[in-house]
Amino acid sequence: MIKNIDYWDLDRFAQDIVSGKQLTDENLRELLSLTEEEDIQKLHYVARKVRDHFFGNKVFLYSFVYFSTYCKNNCAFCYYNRCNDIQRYRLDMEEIRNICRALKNESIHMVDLTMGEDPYFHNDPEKFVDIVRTVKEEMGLPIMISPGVMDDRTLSKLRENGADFLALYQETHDRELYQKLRVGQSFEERMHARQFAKKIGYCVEDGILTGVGNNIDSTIKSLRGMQKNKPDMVRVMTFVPQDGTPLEEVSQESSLSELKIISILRLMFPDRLIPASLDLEGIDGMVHRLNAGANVVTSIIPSDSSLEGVVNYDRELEERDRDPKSVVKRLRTMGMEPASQADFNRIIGKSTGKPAEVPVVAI
Ligand code: SAM
Ligand code: MD0
Ligand code: SF4
Repeated sequence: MIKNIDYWDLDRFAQDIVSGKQLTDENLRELLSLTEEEDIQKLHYVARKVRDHFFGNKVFLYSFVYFSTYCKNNCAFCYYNRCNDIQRYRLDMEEIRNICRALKNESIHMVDLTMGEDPYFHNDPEKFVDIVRTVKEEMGLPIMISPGVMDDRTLSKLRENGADFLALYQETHDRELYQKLRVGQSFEERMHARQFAKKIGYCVEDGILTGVGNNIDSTIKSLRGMQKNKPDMVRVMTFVPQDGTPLEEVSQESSLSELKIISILRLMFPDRLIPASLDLEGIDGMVHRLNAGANVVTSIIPSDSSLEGVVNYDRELEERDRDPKSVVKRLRTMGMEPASQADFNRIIGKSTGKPAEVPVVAI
């Protein structure tokens, strides 16, 4: 499929994908098994062709607001799991308003409000509804929520008060592996929350981890598992071992597998949103992920902010370079541009069947 074919045929392959060609499990196995640099570059080439067909050189930018790092869960891979003895924080409304004001007029299309499953909010969800309503008033931008699993009534309330996008990653659709990663958490409950959100008009993002003991069969199971629910956005992240967690001794894989899977996701979800997260390898890593077929930049945090990421590749660094201006500057060196807010609103509107109530501001 990719091996031993020339770029002429690669263009035709890209056109087939654009015209609706579906990859078989055998195709996925072949692509996941690629090891030769030349073949992997061909895969990235086809993925870029498909991405450019739907999005041209336009990129979407999300700011990341991790407003509470408290969590009641015990995910084996996560720095913020409840058993890890770390400094945690929970922003109050004034701090959140100040962040909104600092982000105003920055080149971002959506705000990602993320928390651990903090009992302070999970036991009294109205407090989170207040935050969503406030950020919507302050920013007037689409809002992504990443709150962990919340019940149907709360998801409906959040939707009514301005939430447009739910980010809730299954990490794997291989149930056995899931139990090892999201220890003690229900596989079904997590699936249901995304399905319910989609039903009531949210856009949804699903995501998988790689480098967590997922072999090719397990990865294919996860790719098919994601496909079943027709998400609006799909992601893959390389697992980065975190101090003080059960998986801290696991050796970290390179981003090769992640970059291959980003390209494969582009071929499986040609017109969907696929992120290059700054949280893994910063702006240099962003370039590789965009060249693999991504079209969104996430985990953007103002340089003077003390807000945390999730993986925090830059935890020890003096200088942070994941602010909107640095991102846009680097995009332009790649011949890419931030998209217009109208472009993004159309994508949100198309999925939710209701135009996002957001004024169109030139970026
Ligand atoms: N607490 C919410 C949840 O679990 O859905 C939202 C925040 S959570 C920290 C966001 C995601 O970050 C996880 O779903 C996982 O995919 C990713 N993540 C967390 N720790 C990671 C690690 N060590 N390496 C790579 N990705 C990680
Ligand atoms: C990211 N650090 O985009 C963020 C986080 C959660 N919705 C997003 C994982 O990589
Ligand atoms: Fe908590 Fe989310 Fe981390 Fe799991 S991934 S420990 S739910 S913050």
